[in-house]
Amino acid sequence: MKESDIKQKIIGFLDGKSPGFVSGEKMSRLMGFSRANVWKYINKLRQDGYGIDASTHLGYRLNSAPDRLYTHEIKRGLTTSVIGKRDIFYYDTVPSTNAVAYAMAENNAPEGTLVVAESQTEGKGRMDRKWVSPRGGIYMSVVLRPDSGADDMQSLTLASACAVARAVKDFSGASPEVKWPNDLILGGKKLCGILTEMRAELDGVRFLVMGIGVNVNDDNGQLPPEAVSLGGYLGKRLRRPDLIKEILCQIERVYTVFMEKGFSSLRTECKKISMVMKKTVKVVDHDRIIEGTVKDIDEKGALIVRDTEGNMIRVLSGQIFLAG
Ligand code: BT5
Repeated sequence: MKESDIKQKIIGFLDGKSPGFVSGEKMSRLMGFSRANVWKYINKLRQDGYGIDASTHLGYRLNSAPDRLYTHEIKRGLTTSVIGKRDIFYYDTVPSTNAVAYAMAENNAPEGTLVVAESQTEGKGRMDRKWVSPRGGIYMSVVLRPDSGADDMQSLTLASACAVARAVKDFSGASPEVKWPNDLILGGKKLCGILTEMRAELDGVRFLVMGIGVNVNDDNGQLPPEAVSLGGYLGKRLRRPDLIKEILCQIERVYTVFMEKGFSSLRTECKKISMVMKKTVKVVDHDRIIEGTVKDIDEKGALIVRDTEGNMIRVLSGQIFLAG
């Protein structure tokens, strides 16, 4: 058994009994381990930040769990069927979870593989921009293997941004809006960004890596001025593994609908949560600049903008600036 599976099992025993004690003898019997081995893993869990009481007569009791993105913290109580149900790779620090997940996908990592990190040294945004990734945030990348063409991936990214917005709302009560195509905005500042990278051939997408960065607890004030953290906005510390579980559930929900029925079944939901609908915007797409009003988000997730001369323009990529 892998170390993270053993830890997950022990936490499962203790959690189920909370606030009572579980005897070391019982755990060793159920796990087929010696009591010395159970003790070894209890100590490892303590080093990981778990508060575990020990009593000679009663056994062990779980007091507190750390706000860390450990594999067993994410798996505990996770209700998805595929995403996060396969391997979860946990890192303290990596250059970029997307780069790690991409390399794994190249090596046949199955759909649902998840890479998470407490911080990143070279977090990536779109078009070579940087994603500032201090401790306290969520940095994760999911490997997906959609059975569809590359031109559908734009709308999948948009649908995923809507999924994360819904997860944040269900988890915390705060209501971020989606700034087309991939940003979550809360109180006028950026809470989350999504970067999808894919490997596609002529006959379709081989794999897709969906990278999600969410600012949760910004204890050291290291985020850039255009950013907001969820904890900072709500004025409290939040437990990140619980938010990750919510996000994974929502991503799986939209991904399943997307694969079965296509983006058109998610379009109404996405339009509702979008902050650009009916707004006057400036779209900068490389050297093309379009000014006008957003009229719609179409069946493929593209933005339909009516420019100042009345032309309807379909926008597939670019950066949006809201007027006023
Ligand atoms: C994005 O790019 O918004 C996509 C960000 C994706 C990050 C995740 S984290 C896990 C995975 N691994 C990675 O390496 N990446 C993904 P873009 O739309 O290009 O926005 C980048 C811009 O957002 C920057 O130029 C800054 O202005 C701003 N920014 C940088 N760090 C930020 C942060 N932590 N919070 C809010 N805004 C930030």
